[in-house]
Amino acid sequence: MSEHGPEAVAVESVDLGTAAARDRLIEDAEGVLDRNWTGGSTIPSRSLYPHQWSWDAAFIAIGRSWYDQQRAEQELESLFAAQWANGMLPHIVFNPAVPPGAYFPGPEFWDSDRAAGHRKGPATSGITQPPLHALAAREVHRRAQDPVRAHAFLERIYPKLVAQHDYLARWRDPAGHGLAVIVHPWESGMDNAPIWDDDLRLSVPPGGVPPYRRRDLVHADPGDRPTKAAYDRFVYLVVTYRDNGYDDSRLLASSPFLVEDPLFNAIWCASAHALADIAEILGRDPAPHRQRAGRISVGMRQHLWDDRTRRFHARDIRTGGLLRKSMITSLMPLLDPMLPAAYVEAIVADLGSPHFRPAEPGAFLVPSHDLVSPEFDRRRYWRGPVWINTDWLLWRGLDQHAAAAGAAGIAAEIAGSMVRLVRRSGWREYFDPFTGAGYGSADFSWSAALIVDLLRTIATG
Ligand code: 9WN
Repeated sequence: MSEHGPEAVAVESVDLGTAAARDRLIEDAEGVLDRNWTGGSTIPSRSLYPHQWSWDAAFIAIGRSWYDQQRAEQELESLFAAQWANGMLPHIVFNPAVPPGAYFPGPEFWDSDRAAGHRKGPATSGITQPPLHALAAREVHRRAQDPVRAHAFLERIYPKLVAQHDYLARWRDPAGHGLAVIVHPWESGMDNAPIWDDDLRLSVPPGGVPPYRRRDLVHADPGDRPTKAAYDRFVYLVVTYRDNGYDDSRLLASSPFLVEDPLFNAIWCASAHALADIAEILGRDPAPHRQRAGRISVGMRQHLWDDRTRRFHARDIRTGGLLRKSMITSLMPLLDPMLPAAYVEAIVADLGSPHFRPAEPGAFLVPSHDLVSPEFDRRRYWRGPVWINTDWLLWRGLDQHAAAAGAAGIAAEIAGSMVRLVRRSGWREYFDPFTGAGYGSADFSWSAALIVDLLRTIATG
């Protein structure tokens, strides 16, 4: 066994508190979601994010599925109402009631009406986010109090989910690997991660970025958020896509950023299985969705796995090279239910190693970036802090591979860590892995939603 093998993992006793304390936490979490409800969907947070975000909506629907079927369904359906004609599900759906300028880049900057495929309807961004939605829809159906209503919901949403997955297969696989590329770090959901740094050394031509005013710094500490240089490049990529009319064929030919990311693809794989399950429930053919999930699974192992580092890495398909910085994205193929044991064991070993497990007693799991790398930053956005959504994804992934040595123990520790974090610091957006201090937004919706899912799943065995 390697030095970081499963035996290195000392499983602390995991205290989730008494049933009464857990119930109080669930009630508190549901209160956050209800306060962030705007009448048709849920905002991620009142300060930083006043519109609807795509993968946030999936996490939120999963949390709500336990206690509010109607809003859980509506969350997903309001998002899909803004789906583009080509199947692309935008990463932000703008609320027209929110003053322009409340978030940057806002609807006027994205100007989604320039896209041939943008249907008349709410203004949106022009890029997508990890496709967790089929998995969320399956959870919403599974927990529904009203099965007739839930079946009708699945009937309505199924073709839209199929269109979302078909869009990724048709337009986002230029290398033919069976994997989807992301065309902007915002599509990864982990915008400011150090793995994108090298690719983001793209040169911004003079005048390439119009003057703009960041709104995030009004609400958050600049030490927690991306730097100006990173933001300029994020904005430059938007300008490039927008000015190409969000045309996928032109985008793929000219994009300065084309990356196959393990997190995005592992989520797509898990969702393709969920889509097959939904097809079965509806009496449709699940086979194409299972085949696609199989292709993604093989694609991740053939093109994103590195035998030398024994890790999955993102691949830059313009240069063909792997982006070898180790980050939490490397661990996400655990979400693939068909991941062979040798890969599961390597990920579990990584999770128990000094790269992802702080040695300090009482520290918190799982830091978003490799603890021993020079880029690790305990408080800056996606460069080290712990996030509840990535913890939840790993907890789910470990649970489905619980037979692997050490997996169940780490899953229990992650669950304990998630609960300790929100008890210590409240419903924050991200957390310090050493002290548990909260950073970013307060009353952050997915932190609340996923604690509801975690505690209710544990309570129901
Ligand atoms: C840009 C809403 C979103 C999350 C992302 C997170 C952050 C936006 C931002 O907030 O991104 O999309 O302004 O930084 O990185 O994962 O969906 O919560």
